[in-house]
Amino acid sequence: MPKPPLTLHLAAPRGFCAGVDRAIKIVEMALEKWGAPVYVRHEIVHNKYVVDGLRAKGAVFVEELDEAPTDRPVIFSAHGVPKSVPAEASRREMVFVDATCPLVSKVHIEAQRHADNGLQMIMIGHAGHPETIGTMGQLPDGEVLLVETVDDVATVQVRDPSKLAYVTQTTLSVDDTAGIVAALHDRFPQIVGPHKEDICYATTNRQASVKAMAPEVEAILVVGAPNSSNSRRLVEVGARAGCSYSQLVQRAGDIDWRALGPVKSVGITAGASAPETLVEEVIDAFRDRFDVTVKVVETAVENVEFKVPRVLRQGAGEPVT
Ligand code: 2E7
Ligand code: F3S
Repeated sequence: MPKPPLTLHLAAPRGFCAGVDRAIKIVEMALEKWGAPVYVRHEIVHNKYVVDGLRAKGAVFVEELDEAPTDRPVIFSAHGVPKSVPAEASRREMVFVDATCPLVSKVHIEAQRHADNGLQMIMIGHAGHPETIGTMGQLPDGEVLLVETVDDVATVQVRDPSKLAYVTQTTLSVDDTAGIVAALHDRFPQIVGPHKEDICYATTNRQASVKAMAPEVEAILVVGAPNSSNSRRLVEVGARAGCSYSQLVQRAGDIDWRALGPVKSVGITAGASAPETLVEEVIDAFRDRFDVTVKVVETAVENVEFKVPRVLRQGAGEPVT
């Protein structure tokens, strides 16, 4: 039986961003330098395939610093950590490497700068997400107010409406965040912030590419993990841009072929923490069932690269990036 024809619209850019690339390389370098085990506080990036791969090479993943022994190196994940974490690692005289994405570190520095200028900070982000915890943890407990929605902006209690600044999580929905920022400016006209928000280039580009493909396809599959904020935002963007079937899949085995039905066009993208191998696996699963034509939907070209430290310096209590 001939296979039915199907056009796969492949989003570009998709998958790994520069911060993820750098963070994974840091773990690999640490394993080469110090041998196993090397401890990693939190999933280095939110992807089981990546984490399992590094675990097989000798990385041990823990949620909190006190789960790691003091005589082995520990790496902080790409999402960033509260200031208390490196402080505690230094106090315990541990060797640590900070794999925080440089674009997150930039937000940390901004938050500190605003606080030094006497401004109260508001963070736009998702409660409980490690990046939000890390950024809010740049200042003492209770100093950063969290807003997640436009409704939160209406009720947030500030010390002095004329002395406010805001920062954001880097992986938010561009459209939702624009609404929250507008609400902040409406209620607090003197609030200080970045030009627009702190959403990173990778998040922005991946959302734009999904938006462009959504009207052209009957279904969108986003390769990514359920705990990956940026991947989940891509699913939402696809649905809101008019694609009625927009789903997250960790890998090919998650595809619900019955629900997908007899489609003729499917869009595929991947979150910033999803390796290209998993995208290829998904494409191959389609090739098994359909006569596939691939069409690349390129809405931006990325050439961002972050320097990986050439050598990880060793030394108790010394940050090594
Ligand atoms: C770090 C940062 O690991 P991810 O899925 O993380 P999110 O924040 O989207 O859950 O993706 C890579 C990444 C994105 N942002 C890593 Cl701050
Ligand atoms: Fe950094 Fe954005 Fe990736 S904040 S880790 S470049 S998704």
